[in-house]
Order: sequence, then C-alpha cells, then structure tokens
Amino acid sequence: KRVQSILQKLGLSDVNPGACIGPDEWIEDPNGEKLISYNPTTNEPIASVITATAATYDRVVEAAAEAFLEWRMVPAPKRGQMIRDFGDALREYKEPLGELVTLEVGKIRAEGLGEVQEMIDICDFAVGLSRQLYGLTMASERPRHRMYEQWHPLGPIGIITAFNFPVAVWSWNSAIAAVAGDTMIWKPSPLAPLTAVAVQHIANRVLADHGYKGVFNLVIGSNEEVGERMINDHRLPLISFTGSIRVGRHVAQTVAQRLGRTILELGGNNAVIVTPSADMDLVVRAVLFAAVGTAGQRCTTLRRLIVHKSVVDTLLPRLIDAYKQVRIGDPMDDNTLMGPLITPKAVENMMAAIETAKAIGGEVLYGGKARPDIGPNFVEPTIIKMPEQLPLVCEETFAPILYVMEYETLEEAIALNNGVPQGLSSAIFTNDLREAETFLSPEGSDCGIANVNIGTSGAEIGGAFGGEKDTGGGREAGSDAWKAYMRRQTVTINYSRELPLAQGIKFGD
Ligand code: UN1
Repeated sequence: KRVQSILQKLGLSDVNPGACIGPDEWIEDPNGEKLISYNPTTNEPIASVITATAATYDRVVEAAAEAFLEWRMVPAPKRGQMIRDFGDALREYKEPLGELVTLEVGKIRAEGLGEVQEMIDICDFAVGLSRQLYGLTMASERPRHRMYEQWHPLGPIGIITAFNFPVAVWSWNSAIAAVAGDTMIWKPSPLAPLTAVAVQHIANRVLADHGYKGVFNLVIGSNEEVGERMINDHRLPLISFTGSIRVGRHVAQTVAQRLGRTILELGGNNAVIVTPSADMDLVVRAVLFAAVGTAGQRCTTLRRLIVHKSVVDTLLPRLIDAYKQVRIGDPMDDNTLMGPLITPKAVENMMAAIETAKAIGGEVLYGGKARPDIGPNFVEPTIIKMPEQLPLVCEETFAPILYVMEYETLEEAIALNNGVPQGLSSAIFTNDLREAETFLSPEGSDCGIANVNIGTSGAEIGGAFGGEKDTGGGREAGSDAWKAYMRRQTVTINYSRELPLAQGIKFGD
C-alpha cells in the first residue's frame, strides 16, 4: 500500500513507457519488452516499464539533437533559471522520490532522501554556475589584437548510470550539462527504471513550465539494444558512464574509436589508514558509515582498513562492537542501518569473495553470512583480517566486506593504499600534521579524493568527483567539472590595419 501511495505521488502507474522526449512525449515502443522493477528487500515486483528498441532510441536522439539547436542559444543564466525550478520541484518531491529510491534499490530511507538532497545541491550549484562559465583572456603577442577563450555547448550527450545512485549521478551530469547548453539522453540502470521515470516526470513539468522541450530525454533499454547504440553513436559527442571497470573499458575504447569524449566513473577500492595518533571515536563512526552504509554498494565504500600495528588491538574490538549494533532489515524502517543487497547475484558474489578470503588465509572477525531469515538479499556486514594485500583485496566486490591489514611505517601504509588498480577515494585518520601532509602530497595518496579524519564516502557535490587509474579519470559535479560538458574555443581578434603573423614570421612582404 505504501508502494501505491509513493507511485501515486510521483504520477507513476503499474506499467510505464520507458522512453520520453521531454516534456510529456512518452513513447511506448510497440516492440519493447516489459522490464520489471523489483524491490530488493523482498524480490517482489513493484511495477514495470516498456523498454525501448533501436527505433525508439533513434527517435529520442533525433529529438535531442534538434532540441540542442535551440537550447544552445538560450542564454546560460536563463538555462540556470530552469534548473533552479527543477531544484525546487525536487524539494517538493524529496520525500516520495527518496522513498522510491529506497523501494527500488534498497538503500535506507535516510540515504534515499540524502540522494535526492544531493540532486538539489547540484541544482543549486548549477544555477550559480550558469553565470560563471568563465573563459580566460590572454595577452596577445601582436599589437592591437585581442585573444580570449569561450565555452560553447557541446551537443546532445549520453548519460549512462548505475543502480546504486540511480538519480543523483544523473543529476550531477544533467544539471551541469543543462546549464552548459547540452541536451541529454539518459539510459538508467535496468535495475532502477522506476526512479528514472519518476525523475523524468518531474523534469518534464519544469521544462513545460519554461516552454522548452527535448532537453532531458530518457531511454530505458538493454545494454545491447540501447547502451551499445549510444556509445557507437556519432551524434553524441560525449558519453558519461558510471559502472564497472570491465564495461567502462569497453565504453572508453568504443567512444575513443570514433574520437568521442567520455567521462568515466568506474570502480573504487577505497582505503582508510588508521595511524597511532588517530581519534578512535571518529575512526569507528567513520568506518561504520563508509563500510556499512548503502550496504557497501557505493563506489566510495570503504573496502580496506590499513591499521598501524600498535592500534590494531584497540580498534578492532571497538569496531566489532559497533558492527554488532548495526540493525539489518527493512530499509523503509527508520531504525534500520543496513538494507539488502541489490540482487541474489550480489549476495552470491559476496559469499564467494568471503569463501576465497578464508581459503587464502583471511580470518572473518565479524559477519560473513547471508541472512535469508531477514529477506532474500540480506547479508551481514563483514570484517575480514587479511595477512597481506592479496589479489582478492585488490578487486572491488560490491558488498559490505571490509578487509583489515596492518602496517608499520607510513610509507608502507601509503604503498598499500596505492597498491590497487582503482584510484577513487582514500583517507587517513591522524592528528599528526606530518602524516596528514605526507598523505596529501605528491608521494601520498594517488586517488581522486583524499580525506583527513573523514571516511571515504559521502563526498559533497562542490568538489570535482572522480578517480584515477582504473576508476577511469573522469570528474563530475563541482569545481570545474563543467568544462567536460562544453567545447572550448580560442578566439583571436585583429582590430589593427596590419596583418602581423605570430612567431614574427614574414610571409611574402
Ligand atoms: C557512487 O557511489 O556512485 O561520495 C557515488 C559519495 C556520494 C556519491 C557516490 N556522494 O559517496
């Protein structure tokens, strides 16, 4: 019944068309298949959408390309006003949309609401940005010449998102891309189609109020039918992809082949270094949120705890005690701290990793089991002590497994932090200035995010978000990440009556 009331508040029905040329041109593909959205808490169906086939995909891209011709000429601050109203609409729908996130992907209600707040925050950022798409002015070497750069809209772009942040990651891309003057085609995860349809409805209303169309567009379909088409599509100069390293590599190669651009947000394998001077109260709380929050299904989730030998015996009992307090259950229940994993397959993967860990010398200090007694996809948050950073620890298992390792020197700890293929987020807990600064220096963490006395997850939108190495190198959200959604044009103007050449070249005179 709660499901019905949430869907109703968001204007969703039992079966929804899965493609939309905003606002309000929903396309029910006659050859589309029914994609059922399941509640991971129970594995029961919530509702379904009709997926798009190639023909619908093409229609949507054409509409987005056509809309771009107009949208690019709307002054950026005006585009920002549309995003301001979108942020307000999200404020209005924060509760039902946050709850739909909880229903569809199983993160606890507080985190579902937090995800919508992240959307609101990026809208606020984008509104300010709409008046700050600054280019530089350069001093020309030639007399009576002026040189500057300007940033122009890029085109219709593709946004491919994952299940774990089904709406926030889209908004990081779309709010910025919209003020940048791009139109966009969103392919959400097939595991989270409903939240996408809901967000599209909200965006449609705002677009209609402003008299625009085709800025935000949606195509729900399989990776083969829609995803492959998008990454091969010359009409899309930029593909922003969030997902696994394996798929990200394919996306990167395919888009590079046609000399398109990508923004890649791939896997993380994030570590916290706990030094002897660390404030252990902070460590315990930070580790709990970063390792157990979202049931370990954030790309920023803490997966490796690198602890100084001298404090292992102080920290671990406290940490285990904290893990014991974690209430696992219905993510809608405000007392719950950890909901389900996304699918039975995710549970299988976690159990397989735990078995491998045990076989190679890992010692399970807490958890380690599935909890079918609570629900089909529930597991225990798990702590495993590892003798060293073995290959298993270098992989990202998208589940709440925390591997603990010991270190003796800071150098060794930093080497462990950097000793994995991924490079998203990292943190050190210390009250020693030298240690903190070393960690942040060029010989310190090699990650896109480096924190001091803060866990690895839960970044604010104001900074650029993304990571190095196998994480893909992309940056989204704040700072100057907007530049990836625009094209830079360098302009030189001659207001003299001469034609001096650069580099002092004399040619024919
Ligand atoms: C993700 O897991 O894909 O920093 C994004 C964080 C969130 C975003 C996570 N703000 O944990």
